[in-house]
Amino acid sequence: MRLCVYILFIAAHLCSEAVVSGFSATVERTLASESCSQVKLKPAGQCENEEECPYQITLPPLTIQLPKQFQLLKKALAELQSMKETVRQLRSACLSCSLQRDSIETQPSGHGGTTTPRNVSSSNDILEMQVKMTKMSNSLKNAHTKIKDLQGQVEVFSHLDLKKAKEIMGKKEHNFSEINSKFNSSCVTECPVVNSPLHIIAPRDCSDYSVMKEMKNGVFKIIPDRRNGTFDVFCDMESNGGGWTVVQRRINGTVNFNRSWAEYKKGFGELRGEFWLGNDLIHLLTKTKDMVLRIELEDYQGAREYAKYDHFYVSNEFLKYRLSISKYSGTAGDALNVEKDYNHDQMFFTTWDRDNDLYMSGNCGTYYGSGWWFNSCMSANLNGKYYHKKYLGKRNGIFWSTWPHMPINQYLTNSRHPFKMIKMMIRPKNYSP
Ligand SMILES: [Ca+2]
Repeated sequence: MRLCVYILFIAAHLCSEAVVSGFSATVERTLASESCSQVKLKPAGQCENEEECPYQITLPPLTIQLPKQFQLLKKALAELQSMKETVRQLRSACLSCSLQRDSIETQPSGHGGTTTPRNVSSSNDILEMQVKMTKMSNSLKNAHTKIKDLQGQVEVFSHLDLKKAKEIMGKKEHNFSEINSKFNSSCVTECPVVNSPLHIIAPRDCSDYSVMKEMKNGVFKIIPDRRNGTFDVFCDMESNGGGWTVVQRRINGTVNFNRSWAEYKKGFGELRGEFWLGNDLIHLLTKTKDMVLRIELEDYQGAREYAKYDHFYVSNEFLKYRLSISKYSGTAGDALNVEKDYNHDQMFFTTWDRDNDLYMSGNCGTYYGSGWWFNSCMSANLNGKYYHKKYLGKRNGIFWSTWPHMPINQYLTNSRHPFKMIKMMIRPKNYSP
C-alpha cells in the first residue's frame, strides 16, 4: 500500500509542480500533460484548517484516499523548489563575480608592469582618495557649520523689529544717563544746577541751547510754552557766560521805536539788528521761569556799563504787560527805581495809542515817542529815539538817569547825552555757565 502511495505521489509530481504548490482551494486544475490530464488532487471534505484536512487523489477511474501527512510532503516539495531557485540565483551571481574579477586581473598595467604592482598601486590610489575625501568631508562639515551660524545671525537681524531697536536705544541712553550721574556725583563741591542735554527736547530759551554747548551768537528757535508754538529769538552766547535771550537791542537807529500797542505786543525790527522781541513773548519767557534781566549800555565816549535785575517779570496783555523788576546790581545805576514818582517797577506798558501811565495830564508814550513802562513819566527809557550825537531840548532819546558818565551840568543845560548801544537780555535765574 505504501509503495502504491509513493508511485501515485511521484506521478502527481511529475505531472505538475504547480498543482502541489498551493493550498488555496480544491485543486482541480487540468494538467498540461495529456497523460496526466486525468490526475486530480484536492482536499477531501469540509474543514477549517486545510493542513488538517485529509487529501484525496483521483486517478480515473480510481480514487484513493490519502492520510493527512501527505500534505507535509507537498509542503516539503515546495520548500525544495524554493531552495532550488535560490541556489540557481547564487550560482548566477557567483559567475558574474568571477567574470568581473577576471576582467580586473587581466587589464594591462599601462606601464608594462605586472598585475600585482598594479593592484598595490590601485590600493594606494584608493587609500589616497579616501584620505582626500575624508579631508573634503571635514571641510564641508566646517563650511556647513559656518553657514548655519551666518544664517542664524541673518535671522536675528531680520527679526530685529522697531520695538527691539527702541529697547536697545533705551538701554544705551540709560547707560549714558548713568555715566552722567556718576560724573555729577563725583564733584567735590556742590555740583552746578544744569539741565542735562538728554532731557532738552524743545529749548524754552537760549539757555537751553547753551546747555547743549551752542557757543555762537545767532538766531535760534525756542518754545517757551508748548501751547504757543515756536519763536525765533537772538541768543547771546558770548556775553557773561552766554545763554541770554535778547529782548531788545539798539545799535544804529535804523528801526523806529515809536510804535503802536499792537506792534509792541507782537514785536518789531530785525533780530540780527535792532528789535523789540514783543510783549507777549517777553511775558511767556518770564512766566515759565524766574528770569534775570541784564541791561548793557554804551555811550559814544566808549563807556560801557550794565544793570542787572535778579527779578524781572512782565504780566500778560490783560494786565497791560505790567513790569515787576527788583534786586538790582551793576555799574550803570538802578535807574528803574530812583524815586517814587519815577519808579518803573509795577508800571503798566504805555504806547501812543494806549495810555496806561500815571501821568494824569497826558500820555507819556506820546510825549516821549515810545512804548515803555512809564510812570509819570520816567527815570529811564530805553525805547526812546536813537540819536547819533548829543541833542537838545525834550529828553526823548534813549535815557538812563543814573548813567555815571553823564556830564555834571546836564540838568542845567539843554544838552542831552545819547547812547550808542543798548541791549536788554534775560536768562533763567538758576542758570550756571
Ligand atoms: Ca496818562
